[in-house]
Amino acid sequence: MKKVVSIFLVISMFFSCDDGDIAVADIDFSDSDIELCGEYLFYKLRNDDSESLSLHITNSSEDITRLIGEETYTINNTTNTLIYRVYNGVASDYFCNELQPSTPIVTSEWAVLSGTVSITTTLTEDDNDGVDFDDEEPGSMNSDGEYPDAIDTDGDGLPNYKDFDDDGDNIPTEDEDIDEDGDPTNDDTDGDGIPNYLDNDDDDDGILTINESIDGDLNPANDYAAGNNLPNYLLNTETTALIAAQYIEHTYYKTYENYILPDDNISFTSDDGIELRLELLEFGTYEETETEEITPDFN
Ligand SMILES: [Ca+2]
Ligand SMILES: [Ca+2]
Ligand SMILES: [Ca+2]
Ligand SMILES: [Ca+2]
Repeated sequence: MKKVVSIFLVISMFFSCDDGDIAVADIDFSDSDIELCGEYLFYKLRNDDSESLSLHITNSSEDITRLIGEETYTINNTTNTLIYRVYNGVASDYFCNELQPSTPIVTSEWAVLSGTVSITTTLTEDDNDGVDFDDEEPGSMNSDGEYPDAIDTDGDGLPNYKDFDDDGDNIPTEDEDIDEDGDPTNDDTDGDGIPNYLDNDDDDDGILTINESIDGDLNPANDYAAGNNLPNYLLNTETTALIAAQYIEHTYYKTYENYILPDDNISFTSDDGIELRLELLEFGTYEETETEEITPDFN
């Protein structure tokens, strides 16, 4: 039985046809993370980092990791390359260096001579404020990946799903989780049915929370009257006010996902003309998150 299996493997790995030698290999990089160097060398490593699959796109003047939608790039093995390499050692430091390291040595190299690669980029924005994205009422996404009907409770220009202070009272939503159970939606100090994170007068004393920062530092959470163990904005017996006309700085997160997919017919060729077909070749998804700081205009 063993003999039969090994013969089958030999036949499937190498066979000849009129166009030359073709090797078919199931080289699976799907469990490897994509790394990115500069503009724009994507690469993956596998097999104890002794093999790499790298995509280098140099003919774009734009930030290709930020172009929302699908873009197609021509692989020509000059300006844009897609290369599979095998090394004689660990290649984790092979990329991202100004000077090529002397080791490891590339023992085999297979390049795509022609073909295309598509990169489909999506952007997700979120405030990580403890309220689930869907519970922030984003509405439906349109074809541009935007949410035109998203709810903006405080009208500050930031829809709730990326507004870390949804009611604009200068208490961040995650800090309106009074019982600290990780869920700001079930805290309602004045019992009016509006949770604190959407209630701009948390204690219902007629003084807006934002105006209960009486020391003028735009933080109502550190203003305590003598003898109290709760800040004024949570006690309807404390009604001292200082009119605030400024929001605190907001932070939200922008996550870009780049799904990279070579075309179906792509094949790799070695220096000596042997063609290699990688079965089920899917480059994968590269993801980056950046933060954005913005202080909304006060209205
Ligand atoms: Ca929010
Ligand atoms: Ca708030
Ligand atoms: Ca309330
Ligand atoms: Ca109040």
